Amino acid sequence: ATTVEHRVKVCQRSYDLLVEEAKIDPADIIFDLNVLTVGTGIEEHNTYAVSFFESAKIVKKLFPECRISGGISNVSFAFRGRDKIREAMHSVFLYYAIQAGLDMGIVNAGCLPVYSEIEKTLLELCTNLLLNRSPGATEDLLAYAEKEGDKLTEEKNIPKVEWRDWPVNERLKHALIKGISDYVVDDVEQARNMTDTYPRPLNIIEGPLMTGMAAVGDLFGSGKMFLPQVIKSARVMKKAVEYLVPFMEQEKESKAEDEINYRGTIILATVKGDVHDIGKNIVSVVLGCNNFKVIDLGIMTPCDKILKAAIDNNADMIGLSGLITPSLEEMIYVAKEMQRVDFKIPLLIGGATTSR
Ligand code: B12
Repeated sequence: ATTVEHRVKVCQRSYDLLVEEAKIDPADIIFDLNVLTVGTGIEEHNTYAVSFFESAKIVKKLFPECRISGGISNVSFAFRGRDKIREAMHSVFLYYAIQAGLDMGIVNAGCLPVYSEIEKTLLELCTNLLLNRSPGATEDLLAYAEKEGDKLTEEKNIPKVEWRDWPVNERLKHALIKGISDYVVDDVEQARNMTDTYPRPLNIIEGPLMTGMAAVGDLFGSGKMFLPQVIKSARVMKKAVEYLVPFMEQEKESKAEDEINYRGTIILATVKGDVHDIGKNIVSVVLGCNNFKVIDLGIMTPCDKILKAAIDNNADMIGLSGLITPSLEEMIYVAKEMQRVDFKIPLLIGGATTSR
């Protein structure tokens, strides 16, 4: 199927057969809408990306419970050998396809540039081609590939290092956005030695690292970064925090407090339905360094487990972390359950959604 009408017709027929006759749950259906190659030089191929986006919109509207997929790299097949162009095309394609309703795609997630970081001319040329905005779009992108050719292939092998000359906070932000973990320990160490700017290791987390993660969140929220890239960013963040933890622990030792005499016991958990744990782990370290006994229940923790742990450990407080909107509801639920079973200890909540 290459046209919008044909794709929608095939999906409708498949849906009727699968749901009406085979009694399959619509939520178990994934439609692959056929990503076809643009920029082949054949005029009727120019509309292939646009017609994919249009089809996705209609199929999503007709069958909202079903999922939409596609093999993304097909779209750039005409530019074989020009990896940088292909990768940029994939990112631009995803940017529009996700808005149209694409739920999943097959693509080399390790080679996806961040949409907003694609070089301006290349972004413009890819967008023109994919949205069929100009009759000369294929020739323009080809001309660009020819002109930039050597640079584009060279870049694959030689690591880009200009950013290594930037100020340390900018480098950390860049590493988080790009998911580059190679230099993060060196950069964090450099920041740690800048005691005027960052007197304590926690200041590095709450300063440049949080700024970087906030930028990742904004790019992700606006569809310019995709989940596999955010996972890479999270790894970089975790590596940075892991490096800083022993230094934060040293602060505790230097306070020479009696470690046995805890100031209190706290049950800490990321609530049910939520997997974010970077912030919770930081809170855990900070509390630990301030002589609290922390019982960390991890992620996706159901309410009954939290309350049971509080009773079993005679906890002095409960701390809940949550970053996605449904976590707020879950926190309210835990609070209500605490009231219902007559808990008298304080409940602390934290995480991105609670502070917005
Ligand atoms: C990294 C990240 C991920 C990683 C998480 C890896 C991990 N192991 O944690 C991965 C890729 C797995 C991920 C997945 C998803 N994510 Co996410 N993610 C982020 C991102 C970019 C950064 C979060 C982070 O680590 N920040 C840094 C830490 C240090 O900050 P923090 O958690 O806020 O913690 C600080 C304070 O809040 C506080 N704190 C935290 N907890 C607690 C607890 C207590 C008791 C206290 C006192 C204080 C406290 O202390 C910390 C230190 O200061 C945010 C964007 C953002 N701006 O937050 C999106 C974000 C939270 N994710 C988002 C989404 C939508 C998702 C997904 C649903 C995406 C998807 N389609 O699958 C899934 C969630 C699946 C699920 N069921 O949970 C949205 C949430 C939108 C919303 N309002 O619902 C955000 C806001 C991005 C966006 N703008 O769209 N994500």
